[in-house]
Amino acid sequence: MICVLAGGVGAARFLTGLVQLVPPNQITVIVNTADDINLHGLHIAPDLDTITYTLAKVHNAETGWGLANETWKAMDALRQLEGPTWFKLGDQDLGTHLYRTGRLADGIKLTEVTAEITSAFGLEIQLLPMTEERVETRVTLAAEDKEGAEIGFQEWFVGLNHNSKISAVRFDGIEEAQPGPEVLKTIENAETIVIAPSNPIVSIGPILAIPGITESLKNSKNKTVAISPIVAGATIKGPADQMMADLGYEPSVVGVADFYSEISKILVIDNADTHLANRIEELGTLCSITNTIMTDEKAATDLAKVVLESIF
Ligand code: FO1
Repeated sequence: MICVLAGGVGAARFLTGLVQLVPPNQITVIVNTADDINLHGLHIAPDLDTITYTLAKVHNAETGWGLANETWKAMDALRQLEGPTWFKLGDQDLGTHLYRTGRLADGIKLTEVTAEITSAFGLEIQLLPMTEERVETRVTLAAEDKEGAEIGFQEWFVGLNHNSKISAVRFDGIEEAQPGPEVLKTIENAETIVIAPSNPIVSIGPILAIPGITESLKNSKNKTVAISPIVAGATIKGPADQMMADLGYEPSVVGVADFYSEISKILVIDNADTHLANRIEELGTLCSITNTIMTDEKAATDLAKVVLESIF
């Protein structure tokens, strides 16, 4: 079984390649839930849904999140009522959040509800929420005018279009969080662990911050390979480069290697960063160099092939 640590869009894109090489029922994905947000009384789980929708090939390919061919009647009605519409929830997407929230209210665990949703979308891959407990990423704004204000990740990422500089990231509730019911077993039993090209700070970081998970990953370092989400000092999508710089990490493949140095034997980097390979290997991390820009499913499949070959 292959275990993948994943966030949202980048991880989903990588997984569309991995499932071309490995039967989906032999892949277990440990998914970040610190992006989750409670809005309108609904439990919204962006990373779980982005992976589900993308692998089911029903996702909105322009945005990377939400569903294709969406309608927005509920949002229009909410706007009429002058309710909050800053976080766009399509009518079909709302169906997922209504279902998840209802099942959680029935006392069903998020891990089981997630299995119900993935099978309803025809998927055999197993998605495991990193924890059953509520963990919320909160960022402290560094901007002069909002010095020190702490807000929720989505309020920053979507509400402020992640434009404000940040000075700190905190995972509220992390101390009380336990690894999800099958998470540690999955890490221990995996032949290979892949850290997907997700944001190291706010997508992979929360998974690593759950008590017990990093310990387990350290013991599994020799079967672990990470993929850098940063190419030539920048991300393809999302604020990982800016967040790493704001928080004092070098926003480069070297910074990513440093971030994962205790848990990953290998880092896969893009051809554009070949000149940095020796600095990475000086950190004790082996380097595998290939095209990591997943412009289509074939590119994602080729990347997945290099990733699997690098660890054997
Ligand atoms: N991202 C946005 O930039 N704007 C939105 O209005 C938005 C709504 C949204 C609704 C459901 C969902 O699952 C994801 C959504 N996202 C939106 C993406 C979300 O911010 C994700 O957390 C990011 O993709 C980072 O993982």
